[in-house]
Amino acid sequence: MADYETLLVEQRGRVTLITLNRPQALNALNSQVLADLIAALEAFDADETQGCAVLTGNDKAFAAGADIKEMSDQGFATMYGSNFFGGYERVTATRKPVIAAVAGYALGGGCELAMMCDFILAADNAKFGQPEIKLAVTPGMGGSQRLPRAVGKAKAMEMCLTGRMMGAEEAERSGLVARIVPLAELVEDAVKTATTIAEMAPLAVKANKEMVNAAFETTLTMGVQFERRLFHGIFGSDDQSEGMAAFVEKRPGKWTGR
Ligand code: CO8
Repeated sequence: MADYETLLVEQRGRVTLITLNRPQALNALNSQVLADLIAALEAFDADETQGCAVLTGNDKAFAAGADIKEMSDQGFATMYGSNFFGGYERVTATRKPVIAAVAGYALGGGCELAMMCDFILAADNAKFGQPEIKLAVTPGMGGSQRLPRAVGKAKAMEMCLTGRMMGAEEAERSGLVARIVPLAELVEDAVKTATTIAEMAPLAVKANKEMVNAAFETTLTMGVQFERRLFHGIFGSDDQSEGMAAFVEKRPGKWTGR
């Protein structure tokens, strides 16, 4: 498996565990992290032995934001001209699910990266926030759009305008995270959850991910129609026949990914 300067990547069965590894900077996201992360996710997506990924940091920080030191001297021409950090949208193009396992700080770009994943599992010490306003800037990796969709306008607006952090309990109550897990169990729980997903029929996993994500991009009528078309389409797969036969015959299904 490839080595990355800023990530640790290991495979645990059908699960790819990607760990952000710049602890000296609280995993601040710089251009190297972006390049490494995209390469790792592309390799994961292309690897047929892998069904689900977990993206995590360390106990103190998932990621404390984009790297302020890398950005501090930039001007409009270089930021706009290079579409600075525009590549992060590639994370959302990953077709297999990616779970964010967040402990400690998920701030600014860190919170935005977690929200680009398919769902977030939070350790009890997780803290989410969009503190860019304190630096006299704004979110730049989707936070102003994904946070309101996750927690509603009132909380998102308050967080963006004041920079205050939200703890794990508030984040769960508000719909930002799927579940809270004790810190010591976070990664194991996330890998176990990812394993459950990775053992499902691969085409059904991709289709479920695609249709839930479509809910944030379209009207209800178009979204329901999109769902029905994919639902009908999946009846063309071998795994659908196998899955339903296995249920009727009271045995586990065996998937081929076809
Ligand atoms: N960038 C660079 N370095 C960082 C960052 C960061 N975001 N966060 C922490 N570090 C570094 C610190 O500078 C420090 O380094 P050093 O030891 O060399 O001084 C080290 O990590 C440890 O940090 P602290 O000493 O500050 O640790 P504390 O425990 O005292 O505080 C905090 C932890 C509260 C998380 C604090 O570090 C902090 O406030 N960090 C900045 C949080 C922040 O403002 N994040 C938003 C950044 S802007 C952003 O993410 C925009 C995203 C969109 C970009 C897309 C552009 C298109």
